[in-house]
Amino acid sequence: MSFITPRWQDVSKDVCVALLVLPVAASCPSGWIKSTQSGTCIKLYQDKKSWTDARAACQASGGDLVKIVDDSMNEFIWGQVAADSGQAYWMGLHDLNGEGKFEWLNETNGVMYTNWDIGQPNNLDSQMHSNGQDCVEIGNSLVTPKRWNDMDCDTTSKFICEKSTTG
Ligand SMILES: [Ca+2]
Ligand SMILES: [Ca+2]
Repeated sequence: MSFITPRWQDVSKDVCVALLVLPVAASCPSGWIKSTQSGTCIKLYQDKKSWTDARAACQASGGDLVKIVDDSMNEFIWGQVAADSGQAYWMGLHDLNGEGKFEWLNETNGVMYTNWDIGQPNNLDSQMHSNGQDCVEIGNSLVTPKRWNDMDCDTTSKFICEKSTTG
């Protein structure tokens, strides 16, 4: 029993130190930029992949496709994307589990914020892709480029990953 008390004190001290240090030191790895809106790290990838392959690449980098939480974060993302006119970037929104029921990756809560372009989402069928459109992109040359479009998931596009800050 004499060992228990000192050990718990040590654990408590470590936890306190971690709590004090983390908020100050939280930062993003080289090549990632911090979103103050979500408190996460964001990276735009320039190679083009299907939505599923883009997601796998994000997961391999320790994150997942980005979740855009509100209008100010959409503006922040758009600020990164805007210079790349005509290009679309995948994000982590999809309706793969039920047509028209959009959801964010790793989220069970309902979708609170969207920024659909005019006439979207339209789940458009095409001759080559008859399964509609279930994956969401931002920044292509739509009516309003900073808004969102549902797109065929097999389309190869650039993509945006998100991961937690590191202490
Ligand atoms: Ca759909
Ligand atoms: Ca669409």
